[in-house]
Amino acid sequence: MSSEAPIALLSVYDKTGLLPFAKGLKELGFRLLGSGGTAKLIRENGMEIEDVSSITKAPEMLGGRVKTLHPAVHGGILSRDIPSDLKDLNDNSISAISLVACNLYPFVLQTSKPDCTIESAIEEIDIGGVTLLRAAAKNHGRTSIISSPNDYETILKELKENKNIVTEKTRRGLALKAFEDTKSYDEAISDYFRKIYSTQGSDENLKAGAGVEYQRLQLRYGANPHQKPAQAFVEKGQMPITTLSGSPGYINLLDALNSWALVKELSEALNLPAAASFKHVSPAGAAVGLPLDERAAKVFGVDDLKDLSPLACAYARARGADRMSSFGDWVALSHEVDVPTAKIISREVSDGVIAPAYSKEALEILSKKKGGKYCVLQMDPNYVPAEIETRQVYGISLQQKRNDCKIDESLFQNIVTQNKELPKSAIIDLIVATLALKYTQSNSVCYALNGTVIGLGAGQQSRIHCTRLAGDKSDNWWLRHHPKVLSLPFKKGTKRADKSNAIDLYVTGQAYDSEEGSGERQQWESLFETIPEELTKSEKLKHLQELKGVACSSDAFFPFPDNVHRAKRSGVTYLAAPSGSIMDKECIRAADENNLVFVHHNLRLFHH
Ligand code: 93A
Repeated sequence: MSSEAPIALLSVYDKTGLLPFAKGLKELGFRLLGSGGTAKLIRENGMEIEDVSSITKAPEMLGGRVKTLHPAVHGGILSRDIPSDLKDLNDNSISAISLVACNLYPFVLQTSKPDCTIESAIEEIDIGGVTLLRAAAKNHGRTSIISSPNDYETILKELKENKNIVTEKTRRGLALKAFEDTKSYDEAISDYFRKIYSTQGSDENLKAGAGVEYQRLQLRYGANPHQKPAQAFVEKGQMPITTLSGSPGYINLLDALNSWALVKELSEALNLPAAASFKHVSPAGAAVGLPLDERAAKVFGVDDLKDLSPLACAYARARGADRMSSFGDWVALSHEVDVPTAKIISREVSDGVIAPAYSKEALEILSKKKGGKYCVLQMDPNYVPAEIETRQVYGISLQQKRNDCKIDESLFQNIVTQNKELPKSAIIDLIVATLALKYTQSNSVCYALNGTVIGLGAGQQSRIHCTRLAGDKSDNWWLRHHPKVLSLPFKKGTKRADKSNAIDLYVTGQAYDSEEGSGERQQWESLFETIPEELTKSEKLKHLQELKGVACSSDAFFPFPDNVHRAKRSGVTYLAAPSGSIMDKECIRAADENNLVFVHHNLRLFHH
């Protein structure tokens, strides 16, 4: 064999297509080198190939753990066509290797076997192969790395057509493929060991001092009970969430992370405690801790509680704005949870809570909820997520810069209507509404008043449907302030959830849609001491006219002025939306006709 012959090193676990590939290389005049099993198979099939040990002058050892790990191999792969490298090769009698074919030990296959032991998993961690892949990929300026049998044919064809040269373009593509291979291989290894070695972030583990390694949270199941297994993990640093009680599921975590981000930003923007009540990864309510007057306390269902802290007021507002949607909510609180707040949560139907801290007594109250199954998570308030976020949909990775835009007063400077009077209280409401949209599934439109979300239309494909939905919810909220609602004669002992449902049927008029004497009507009537007199259409209209000064924000521009008109009907005085619609002028005109204050900005806030 002439020393001028290009050298190909073959070291493959998956031997698919190996023989025709080796034959093709031989025919092109390549000198073949192979690791133990690879060389054996080729030789048994009548082709000439040298063992790697012929250049390393060392045998494979440690039961195959060391096969190709040697300067004669890696010097040959990594050397560049530069005088100093060529001299090093010459001084050490090393020949340059121009082509490497390698695929790795089947770590994933091994670890997916039900009887896989740690020892057997460890034996399937490929070291030498990964080194071959990385070295040849690194030196792709000169070397070709073929990590998939699917590429053998193409490479042979290219070698034939180009006098044994693989083009630079192909070498780049091959190198990228090899880098992706080693990345996913390493991910599979860390995922396996994360599952068995990293401690869970439970209170006991942290108390036992194991928190330093805590990177992973086992989840009960994914979005649905049949989606198992499920986990949450961080690849770097420590998991910022500690489970103090209960066991979160996948949607709990989606709610917890989104709602935490919302209350943290709300509280920072307005310098007030903030709360959110999430359902299906959108806020059902969100608010800052402004005090509640007597009527508001009654509407929000906390009139029987005294000495509410600002945090408790924030949660009462968030929970009470849309009580039907908040049934079984996920709660987020920006500050240490105190007893008054824990007491409100304790009597509501709710799934869990996330907060930066809990007073001892508050934690005691919450951990007793749901027979000890209520999920209490503690969030590290100093945690800052990575700038780039990645997720997978249908096996494809999607990546984007995190939506880290700040929403504060400065966003609401460009008033485009004749009426330019934007009081401080309206700015607070616009911040609350706009921040809520930042964490609401799009499309979305939000109405806010007194630092409280009062109506939110989420996840609608049509903007006007969002505006209507949010408007109808605001109307419903305001109708619940009607004296007839506040004095509904509920029987003693009626459950809170039943009351909310009955009020909803009453203010929407649906209680009277069912036939008199029907089971449906009887069930509703059975909750009252005396059957309530209907809230008439004209009474509703009159009451709705008293709703004023509401702020309304949209996560993208209003495409038509119908949105402005609809918002106006629910007491909206202040509007904010990005500009950019071809109907902007018409929307502004509609706002002017209604004497509204319309703020344009350029921050679209789609969230998915
Ligand atoms: O055990 S290793 O990590 N040590 C090595 O030095 C080494 N070199 C190549 N595994 C090593 N390999 C791997 O051996 C390759 O990645 C390939 O998967 C396999 C090929 O072995 P054989 O040629 O003996 O069938």
